[in-house]
Parts: sequence; structure tokens; C-alpha cells
Amino acid sequence: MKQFTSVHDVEDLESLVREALVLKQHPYAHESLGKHKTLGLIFLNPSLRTRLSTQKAAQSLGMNVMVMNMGQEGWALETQDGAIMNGTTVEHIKDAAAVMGQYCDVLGMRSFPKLQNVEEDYSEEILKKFIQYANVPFVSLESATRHPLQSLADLITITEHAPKGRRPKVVLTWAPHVKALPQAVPNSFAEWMCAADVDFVITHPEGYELDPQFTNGATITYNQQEALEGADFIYVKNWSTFQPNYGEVLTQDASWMLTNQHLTNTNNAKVMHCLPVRRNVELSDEILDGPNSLVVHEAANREFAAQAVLKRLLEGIQ
Ligand code: AN0
Ligand code: CP
Repeated sequence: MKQFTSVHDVEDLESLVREALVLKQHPYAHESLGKHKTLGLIFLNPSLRTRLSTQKAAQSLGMNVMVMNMGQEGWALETQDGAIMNGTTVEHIKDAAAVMGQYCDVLGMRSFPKLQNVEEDYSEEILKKFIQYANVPFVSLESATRHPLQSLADLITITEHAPKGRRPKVVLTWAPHVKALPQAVPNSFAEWMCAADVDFVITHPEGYELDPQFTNGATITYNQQEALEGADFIYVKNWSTFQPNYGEVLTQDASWMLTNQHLTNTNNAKVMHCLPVRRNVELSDEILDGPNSLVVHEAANREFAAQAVLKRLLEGIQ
């Protein structure tokens, strides 16, 4: 593997999930694979899980890790080709990426969308330029439109907890939030669930339709109660609007926040969320602190998702 930016970079999904589950049992089985190899993690935005789980995963493979909080500690980056840099930006992404590619054998970057211009965000310009100029194997730590390490951890979690002998029903439900959030997590989750062996339903209020390039193959309904019927897994996430007005909050309707009452007609559904979560806005305390919550298991699996991906990237170098 040369890069991990979406499900399309994975040749065999099932074997990657299996590999992650084996690594979870034997995390130090490949501790010399990354010897004398350096991973650079570049954060243009905040992170807890992605930063720590990816560092730990790399260390278990014997890699050296460098983390750069670009947003706070780096120079302000210019991304426009041909820009006359007489404003606030100090260094062009071309130069910064090329230099980091000299220091690192594998690079990862987190870059959120600005949620102002749909064409700009969905072109993934920053991600593409970074990969092009760094010119080393690359892992996305969440880009403007996708969060593939999260989706892989989610699929690992579903695989571990799935009912035996039948396809699980997985429901992605929109949840309220006070801020406009990216579509990256739901886009990515939808894309991975459409590629996995599950029955997949998406439910959200009218106006929150996701880009169909990610949801093709899913059943989509505005009726949350109907969607949740018989669910084995409920994946909770807020997102802002995609179209026609990009990056907006249309409603904060609290009836969309899952409580135990919402689980009544499910198959004793397990509840998932990528975290961080706004308690009692996106998800109720009673669910998060109750027996159906998988959120901490999911976060734990981020380590083995990252380790499986880094292992494949390292194998691509050797
Ligand atoms: C981010 C998002 O929704 O994309 C990161 C999630 C992993 N969440 C927030 O900004 C709260
Ligand atoms: N789920 C997730 O990516 O968390 P962080 O933003 O804390 O990395």
C-alpha cells in the first residue's frame, strides 16, 4: 500500500480487518518492521484519539514518531499555486511537504474543511498537494471529506460485536449539535459500510443529504424511528449540510438525540460514536454510560486500525 486516504486504497477490506484483529492479539509481533523508519504526523487541527493511537501503533511497529502541531507551532501555510505571498501565509505547502518528506519515511496529515466553499473542500486540494510534494507513503488522519482510520476502526468494532450467522443491520443517524461540523466522518463511514457485508441504513432530517458518491447503495430515510427498527448497530454523528447551502446548521431538534427509549424497537442495538461527543446534545448520558455503548471499544480499536495500515505502508517500502 502506498497511501491510505479512503476505502478505495484498500484492496481487500476483509483481510485488513482480520490483520487488525490479529495485531490486537499480538501487537509486538512486527516490532522490527519499522526499525529506523520515521513517521511524521502533521496536525492542522486538534486531535486526541488520532494523535495518540497512531503514535502508539507506530511505536509498536518499532518506528520513530515525530508530531507537528502545524496549526499552533508551524508557519502559516499557503496552498494556492502561484500565490504572491505578501499576506499572512509564511510558507508554501509545496516547500513544507517536500522538506517533511526528506525527514520521514511515512507521513500523515489532519486537515479539516473550512465549510465555506463546497468545491474547495471537496477538491481535497490540501491533501492532494501534500501527498504530491511529500512524495512518501501517506496516511490520512482526517481530511476535508473523509476519516478512513476512524471508519476502519468502526468496521473492526462492528466485526467484533456482530451477531453470528447473519448480516448485521447498521444505522447511521444524524444527531443534533451546536456547531457546524464536517461531513468527513459520516461520508467515510457510509463509504465503508457500503463496501462491507452489512445492511446499511442512513437517517437524517430533510436537508442533511450527504454527497451521493459516499452513500450509493445505502437505504436513506427521514424517519429515524423506522430506520432504527431491528438495528444491531447505531452509529451516531452530527454533520452540517452538504447541499444546497453548504456547511449550515438547519436544526438542533433534540428529538434526534438518542435515549434508551430510542432503543426499544432495535435488536438491543450497540451504539457507536467516533468521539469527541457533546454529552446530552448529541448523545444522552444514559446511553453513553449504559451497557449498549461501544464508544470506548471503538476508540481502543483506533490503535489497531492505525497499526494495520502502517504495517501495510511499511511493507510497501521494503
Ligand atoms: C470532528 C468532525 O466531526 O469531523 C472530528 C471528529 C473525529 N469533530 C468535531 O469537530 C467535534
Ligand atoms: N475520533 C477522532 O478522530 O478523535 P480525535 O479528533 O480526538 O483524533
